[in-house]
Amino acid sequence: MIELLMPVRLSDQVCETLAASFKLHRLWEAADEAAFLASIAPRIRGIVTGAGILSDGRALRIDGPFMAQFPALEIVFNLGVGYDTIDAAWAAERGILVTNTPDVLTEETADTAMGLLLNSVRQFPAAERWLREGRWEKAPFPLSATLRGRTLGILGLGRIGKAIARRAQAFGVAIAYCGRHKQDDVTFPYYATPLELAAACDILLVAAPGGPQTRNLVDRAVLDALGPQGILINIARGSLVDQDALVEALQTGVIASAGLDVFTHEPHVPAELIALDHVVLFPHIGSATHETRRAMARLLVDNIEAWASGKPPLTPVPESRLARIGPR
Ligand code: 8YV
Repeated sequence: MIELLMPVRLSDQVCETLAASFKLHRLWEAADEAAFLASIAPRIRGIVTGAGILSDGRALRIDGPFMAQFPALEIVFNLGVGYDTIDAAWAAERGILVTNTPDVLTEETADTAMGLLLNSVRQFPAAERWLREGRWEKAPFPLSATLRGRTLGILGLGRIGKAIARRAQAFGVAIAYCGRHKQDDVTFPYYATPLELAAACDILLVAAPGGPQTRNLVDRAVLDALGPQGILINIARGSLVDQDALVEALQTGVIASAGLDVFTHEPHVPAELIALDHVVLFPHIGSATHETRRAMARLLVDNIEAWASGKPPLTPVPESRLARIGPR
């Protein structure tokens, strides 16, 4: 039976499905994780993972040293489109594949982004709190900013960024974008740097992949360029934004507001952010519906079953498509 390691707990549905066909090792159940890993390491051929926290509170990283423990490792399966916790380039150099779950969560995540955007501009969560706290009896809720006439700058115009752009266009919002390259099939104005994009838009929305290449792309200078009426939305990864600089910018009025689904050290959200009533905070729920999580789990399992039956996995990440696969 093929032996798989699951370092962090994924849904019961995924665990049960896999346990029916594979020997599934659940790291979070081990009393002594190091001893447990040492005992199973030579037999592990696949790692099945997703965003998660190890039992000692550290964020899980499937990096070179972690993967190097498993001499027979062939593949790492990620539940989620973002695979910044996995060193896919290190894996590719060694012929180890990585898969993710793209597409099936695109529309859901774009819906969440629109929710954050409307909530941050119009301050709907604060308005609702106002009513529930009985304050409407004494005074109307203060007027908010408007989406009318605003420009949305999308940092990272990939699948999710484009799905957000389609929605924003239906709201009558002008779009601009920044990415590694200008895209020939896109007519929105292109800016080569986050700084230029921030200067040209009112709402800066982060939808680019996480990882070392995009760390702190949104820094103090970008927030300054966004300006006092500006709003930052982050639906991607906390690592793309300098969170300390963001907190200070929100506290001092450098920008007007923010809508955040992701944070630097999830699930920890700094008290300074929570204290800001005009900032909208979601607990990383971009893809978190029954239907979409089911579709993601299905694609994860389909990848595993394809590989186990000797077929190519369905959705390898770009690094893996370039990998030299073969006997090691
Ligand atoms: C999930 C995500 O929260 O797909 C991603 O990259 O961030 C989310 O859909 C997460 O990956 C679940 O493991």
